[in-house]
Amino acid sequence: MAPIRRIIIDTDPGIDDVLAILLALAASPEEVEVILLSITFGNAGVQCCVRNAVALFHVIEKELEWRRNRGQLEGFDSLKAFRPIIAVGAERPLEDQLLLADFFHGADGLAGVHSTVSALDVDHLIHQNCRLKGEKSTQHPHLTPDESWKTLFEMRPGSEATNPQASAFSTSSFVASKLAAHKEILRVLRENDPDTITIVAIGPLTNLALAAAEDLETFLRVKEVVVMGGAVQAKGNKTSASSVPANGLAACASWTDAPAAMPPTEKSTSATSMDGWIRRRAIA
Ligand SMILES: [Ca+2]
Repeated sequence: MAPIRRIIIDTDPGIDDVLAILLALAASPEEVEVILLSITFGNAGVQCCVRNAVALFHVIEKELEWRRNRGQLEGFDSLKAFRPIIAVGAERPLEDQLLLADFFHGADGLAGVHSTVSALDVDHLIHQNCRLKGEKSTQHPHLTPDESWKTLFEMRPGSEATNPQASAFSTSSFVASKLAAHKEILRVLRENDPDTITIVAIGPLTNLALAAAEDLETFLRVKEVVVMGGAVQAKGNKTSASSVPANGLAACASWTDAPAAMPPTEKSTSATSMDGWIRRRAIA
């Protein structure tokens, strides 16, 4: 039976996003297919966020092996049924300055799990290459993928891929795309029937803005856009430094690129905003 929901998760992992992705991957194949994780800056620099996504699968693979060797129920059935794609996206907003949420999520976006130094040393972080000055090894090497993960996403000269799955280096649990995330979003929408794919946006909306700007007709093939944003009953996530993509899709627009991601159109495209209060209730 086809999954009830086939989704693209546009994400900036990030502690909370990692939990959300874990829940999606642990769903049954009948409930959810995670087709693509399109990564953006946000909770940390984009390269840190990509490393966290790769690390997530790295840890899941180890966990599945551990459970398998002990004859335990493995779980993660959706992940085993549908290998997701990871694509690297925007490094910064289309306009305005880059603001990250490392004050909450830690310098590496995961509370320092990849770091060798304390959170007090975050000033030494070089966000874009995701290393710390003097870094030689991590505090938790079993949770950190080998640095060679960066080569997974490198585009070789002359290898502009029309089918990234054919040219991407693959691990056992995900496919690393060599396309930019917004192009991968468009490819997925283009190659699937209209109104079958839901985009779940839980980071800044820059990847969506880039996709809509490049090919609006294809972007509007999306069934629905669900945005983790807004604050109807909750405090917080209202400023331009918010880690949440949209507060009414306008208040932090320059940081999130929300208007560009939701362009005016004659087609009625469903967009759902999930209030911060609902998120906290769901986690609780
Ligand atoms: Ca997020």
